[in-house]
Amino acid sequence: MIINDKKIKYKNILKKLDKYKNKDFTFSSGKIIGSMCTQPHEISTKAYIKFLDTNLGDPELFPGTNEIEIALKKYILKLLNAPKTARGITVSGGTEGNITAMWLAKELTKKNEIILSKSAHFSFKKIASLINMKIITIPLTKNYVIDINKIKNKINDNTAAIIGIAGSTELGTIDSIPQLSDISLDENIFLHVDAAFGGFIIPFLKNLNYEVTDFDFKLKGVNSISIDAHKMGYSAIPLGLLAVRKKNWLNKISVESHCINSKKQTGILGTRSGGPVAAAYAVTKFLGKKGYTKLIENCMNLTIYVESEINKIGLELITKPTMNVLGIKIKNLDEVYKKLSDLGWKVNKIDRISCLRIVVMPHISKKSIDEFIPILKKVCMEVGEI
Ligand code: 0PR
Repeated sequence: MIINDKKIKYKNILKKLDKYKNKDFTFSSGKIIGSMCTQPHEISTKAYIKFLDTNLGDPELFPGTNEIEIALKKYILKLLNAPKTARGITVSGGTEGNITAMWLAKELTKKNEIILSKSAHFSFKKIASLINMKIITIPLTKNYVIDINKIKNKINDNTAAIIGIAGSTELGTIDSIPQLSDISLDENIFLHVDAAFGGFIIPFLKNLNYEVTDFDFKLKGVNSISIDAHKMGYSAIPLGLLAVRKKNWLNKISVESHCINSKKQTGILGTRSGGPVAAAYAVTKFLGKKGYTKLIENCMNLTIYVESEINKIGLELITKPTMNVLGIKIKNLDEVYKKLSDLGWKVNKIDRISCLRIVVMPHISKKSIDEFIPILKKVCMEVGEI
């Protein structure tokens, strides 16, 4: 009897979970077209489940998982042209990567001002509050990248770091990281590159002969880079890497860890699952340079197609896409966004520059774009946008 009751309870809980899950939007519907995440690659999902019970906070217990983490870091550091002295810390994503980088910059310099552009990710606002730093905002040029000429007179004795963005959240633009690198070297200022979105794109765009600026450790003034596998790395959430130029900098963000077997723990988190790490290891191994290049090629071809379809219905982009991110100029933003959302189309709304953001992630097909464009046109006509 008791066994039966337990079985029923067990089944009911799973049924209830399904009910909740069914309320969620799915990547496979093709209607999530504004998100920077995607349906993870199948091999990444399998690996995730296999390592669900592992804890990288205690590598003594999970030496095999620890080896996977080391191999994954090595792969990503190589992708970023990191020197031998560089090291990586796996993080939960761009937010933690940025927080950890600024923690490091603060510890290294004992200063507290961060210079960044208007299009920097909002995680820097959290940083300012969390570790008591001050944000100094630089305007954008007409190409929506940081205005380099406005930086020098903002540098002072309190400057802890400058931020360069390689793939902005709003439009996928890339700041002139080579020029920021020169400033970093001239003024001896820590330069952190936020490549949470672009890190798994730019190296492969280069293989495809797209003209994109350098953004990585090849530039001597770049001190740290954050890059996310759970965005264009095609892996499961949550996984990013913060790469730093010098191994000994890690001491600044490490503490002694008496209750676990390793002497020190680096970074913000303690207990963390090996699942996302194994997931990212699996997908990076499986795709490799060839697979990622093909993936980016497909996303870019579709991005070019979306651009031409948008223009055909009389709408304009804010700026020509640098990567697979498109910002569509919309005056009646709230209305258009709401109508699309009510029809099940999940685009993102960028209020600051009054545009709808489309991100052509791997789960999006030409078929879903061909379904979306006539609906966008109809909605825009209804509100008098076109
Ligand atoms: N840096 C950049 C350049 C980013 O674009 C983001 C996230 C972050 C840092 C922070 O990364 P995590 O959120 O992984 O910590 N930008 C996306 C955005 O704001 C996050 C996102 C992803 C939002 C998928 C919605 C979504 O469905 O759009």
